[in-house]
Amino acid sequence: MALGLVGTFLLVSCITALLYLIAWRGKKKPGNLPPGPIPLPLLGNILQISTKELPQSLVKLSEQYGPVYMFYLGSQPIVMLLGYDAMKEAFIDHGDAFTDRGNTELNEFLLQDYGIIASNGERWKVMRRFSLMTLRNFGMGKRSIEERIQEESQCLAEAFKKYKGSSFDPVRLLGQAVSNIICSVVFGERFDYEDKTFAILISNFREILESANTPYGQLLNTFPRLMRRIPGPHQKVLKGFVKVKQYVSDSVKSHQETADINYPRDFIDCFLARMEEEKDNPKSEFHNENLVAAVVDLFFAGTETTSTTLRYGFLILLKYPEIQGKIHKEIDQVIGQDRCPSVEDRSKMPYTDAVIHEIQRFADIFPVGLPHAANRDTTFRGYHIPKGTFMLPVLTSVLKDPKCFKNPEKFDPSHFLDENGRFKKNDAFMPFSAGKRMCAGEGLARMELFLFFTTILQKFTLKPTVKTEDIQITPEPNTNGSRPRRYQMYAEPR
Ligand code: LZ1
Repeated sequence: MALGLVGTFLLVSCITALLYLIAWRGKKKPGNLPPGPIPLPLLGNILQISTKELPQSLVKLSEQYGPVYMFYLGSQPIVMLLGYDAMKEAFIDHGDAFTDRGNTELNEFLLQDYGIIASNGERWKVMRRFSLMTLRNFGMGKRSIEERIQEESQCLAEAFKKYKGSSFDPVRLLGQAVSNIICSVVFGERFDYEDKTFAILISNFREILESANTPYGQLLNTFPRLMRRIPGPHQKVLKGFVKVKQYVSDSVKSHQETADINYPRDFIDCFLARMEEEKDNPKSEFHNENLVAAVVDLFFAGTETTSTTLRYGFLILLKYPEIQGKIHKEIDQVIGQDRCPSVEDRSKMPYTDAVIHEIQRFADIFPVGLPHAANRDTTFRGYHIPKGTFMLPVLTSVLKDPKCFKNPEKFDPSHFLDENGRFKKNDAFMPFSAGKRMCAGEGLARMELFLFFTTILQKFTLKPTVKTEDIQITPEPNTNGSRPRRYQMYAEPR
């Protein structure tokens, strides 16, 4: 044969590629979609972005295509939303149209669409309402969430004290303290910082998150059916999930044996009570699958995020001792040394409140929020958005929107203070995203940040081990999340 084996192979490849291209173009729906980079068949636009600094490359693409553009992750079309105006218009003004999470293939074999984070439609509404009610300060029986956080803050302070004159990296203790809040809220008990079960539980979560953040993890997200069968570090994501779900199922069983419907101890007890109430309703969303998924969701959402924010905040306070000094002064005036801080103090502490807001804005630890999906065909900014299209909030571009913050790249508490030193709200403060689907743990997270920061600063002066000029508060490079660099500090009793 004149063509030979290689020639035949090449010809077949070319024809296949051509057919793919034709099929791809044929699949494109008519209508006025947002502009965006031209996608390749199968790969979409993934070659046009960096898998190591995804958020920054999404911001960069918007310089060319504007604040609302179309991006193909594999064959999945996603509308990117950048800057305050686009976010507000999509998630607040058109809020009802984009509350779905949509069904990513990955969800199909993790938690399906059960629970809070991944659910859609009526199930999401029921799960969200229940979570918001239960996570209110007095949503879970007699012990308020505030008391649980106050207790944990004291344990954290005790643990800091044990370092006496030596420096330490606070990463482990902060992770444990914050995990303990979720443990207390969900399981009704905290763990000792030396507890072995606790260490295993936390390391399972860390493994899932760390492997999810590798380029392999990103590929797993994009091509789940394929990547599931291929070995690599992303396999830890799947294994970790199985272990965590098992732990939660075991705890639910022991709750069932000991629960008293009239005295719910925690989130699981509250959920079991609703299951009992609705046991004759075959359509009830209060069943075991939703319970286990909701608990896993709370752990995922409530651990890494808050502890990273605290860790980032401490680093910033090490760099700016004068800011730390002003917080000390406000604590001494409003709280003193004779009682522990409470959430009620926050409204009397505008400076501290502003610093915490600025820490969340600057740290920007969730630079790209979770995707939403169009619940129905919608017109947005004159574009046609077909039902099911994903909408991705690029939160970093809102927190650093130069139209909303005078010094977006600088740490500056005056972003949240007026001329008279009063707290000043800013609508572009969207670290929890915005609209009907914004973070359900916002209240819990803000209570934790305030109580942990003020309790530690009431008792300690935090000091760096290096000169303040040498402290870098820009995030670790080459990560998709924004994470502070590792550091050591001294906690000097005041
Ligand atoms: C989340 C977080 C992490 C992962 C998924 C949802 N909500 C933090 N808050």
